[in-house]
Amino acid sequence: MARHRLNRIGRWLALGAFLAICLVGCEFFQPGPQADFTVNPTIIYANETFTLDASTSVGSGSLVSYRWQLSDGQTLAGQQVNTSLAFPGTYSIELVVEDANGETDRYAQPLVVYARSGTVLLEEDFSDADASLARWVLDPTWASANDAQIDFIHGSSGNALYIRSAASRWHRRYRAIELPPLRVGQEAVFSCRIMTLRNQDFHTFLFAPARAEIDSLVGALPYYLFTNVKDGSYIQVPSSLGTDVGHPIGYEPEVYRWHTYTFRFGRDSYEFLIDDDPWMDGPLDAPFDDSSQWVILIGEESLTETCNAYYDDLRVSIEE
Ligand SMILES: [Ca+2]
Repeated sequence: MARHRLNRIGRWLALGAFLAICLVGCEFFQPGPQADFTVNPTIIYANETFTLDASTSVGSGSLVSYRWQLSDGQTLAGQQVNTSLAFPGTYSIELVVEDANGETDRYAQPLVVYARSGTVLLEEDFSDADASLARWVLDPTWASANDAQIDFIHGSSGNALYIRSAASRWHRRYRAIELPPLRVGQEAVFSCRIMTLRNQDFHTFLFAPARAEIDSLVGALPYYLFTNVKDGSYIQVPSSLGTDVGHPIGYEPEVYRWHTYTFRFGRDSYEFLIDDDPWMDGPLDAPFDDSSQWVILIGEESLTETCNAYYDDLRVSIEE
């Protein structure tokens, strides 16, 4: 009787050991599914179809479902799906796979969507007259709304923004813009035509193409400042005041002159041009390779008398 019971205990122990080995073995030989995917093509542009391909996912049983979640809100199903994203930016894509045993796995990776070179992000010619003033928000820190208006200029310019700030104050206006991420080789190009006189004391005008905040240089990209104190024309980078780049505005009484100021920002350097002539270049303080909200800031200041400047044809584009 005692021997019979010992045999039974022995059998239970053997069965337990077998089950334990089997469980470990089952785990080893039958791993759950592993989600994985590739994106084609490698470089994705806004509004262009790309393919998400989950055929690199693995699982012991045959995978029975593939579910995709894109951070713009799209949900898709299938091992291979085609889709597109309307706006440039950085997104995340998550894949959840499920096998025949009901086991699931998820895998996510970021996806950067670029704008095609040639994309125009902003074009301002003030052609709709006073309505355009609403697009260029007054910086209330500095001046009153009455210091600017839209003026018609005979010739090719037509309507332009005319700023005449009273003595000892700025009149600045700004507009928010969202820039796409820059692919290697791409540049964000900002240009603005400005017309003014030199025969005014302490006259200063500003073209600040990309600031993170209006009143701070933190996170700002280089900008252009002209002052007729010593005929100075300066590229300012946020970490330094810059030096005179040597582009005085020629003096003739009552003669206004248009010049086009252009910044080309790459991912880590900039180039500045006047009337399409390369004028200065240098490194950026911080890499410029992600999409962000920026502010374009323009304006004019006089310390001692009423001064004026005209702004027209502001343009922002993505180019090679
Ligand atoms: Ca115009």
